Amino acid sequence: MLTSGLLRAIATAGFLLAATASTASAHVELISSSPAAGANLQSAPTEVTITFDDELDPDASAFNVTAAADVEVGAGEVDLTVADRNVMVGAVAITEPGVYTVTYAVTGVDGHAIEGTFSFGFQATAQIPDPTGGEPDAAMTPRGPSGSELILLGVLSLILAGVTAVRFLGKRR
Ligand SMILES: [Cu+2]
Repeated sequence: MLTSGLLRAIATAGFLLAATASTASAHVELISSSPAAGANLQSAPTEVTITFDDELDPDASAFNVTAAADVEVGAGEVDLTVADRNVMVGAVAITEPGVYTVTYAVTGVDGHAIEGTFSFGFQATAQIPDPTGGEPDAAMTPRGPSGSELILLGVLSLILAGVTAVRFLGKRR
């Protein structure tokens, strides 16, 4: 027979999952960068800095910078000298005019990962692509619970319903 402690644990897990799903839009978010997304610089930058709105997991956050044809010109990671750990920094070696793309993948302290790209130019003549992913005005719209979260929630609900029914029938016997 399932104990009421287990029942309570299942109910709590279901509640927490539902709460998590409804606050899912609070992921860490890119708020600014240097060079800024879309900027076309006259002098070549030597460093790329990306600032997020919350603390990053240094072991699960990084970026790289590529020129056209995917040639890497630099990479960066969380700047551990910044107390809030919300900044990533890395050196870049840029000499050729062109469009450069920063590709980042980060995990916030809430354990959620986001990734995205933004581009800047150094005396670029080609069009600079729009940012994707974590940019404030781009894809960071609040999302509903994911498919796997819904399935887990459904399974928990079924277990809870089953346990409740068993206990109810048990009492009647
Ligand atoms: Cu999150």
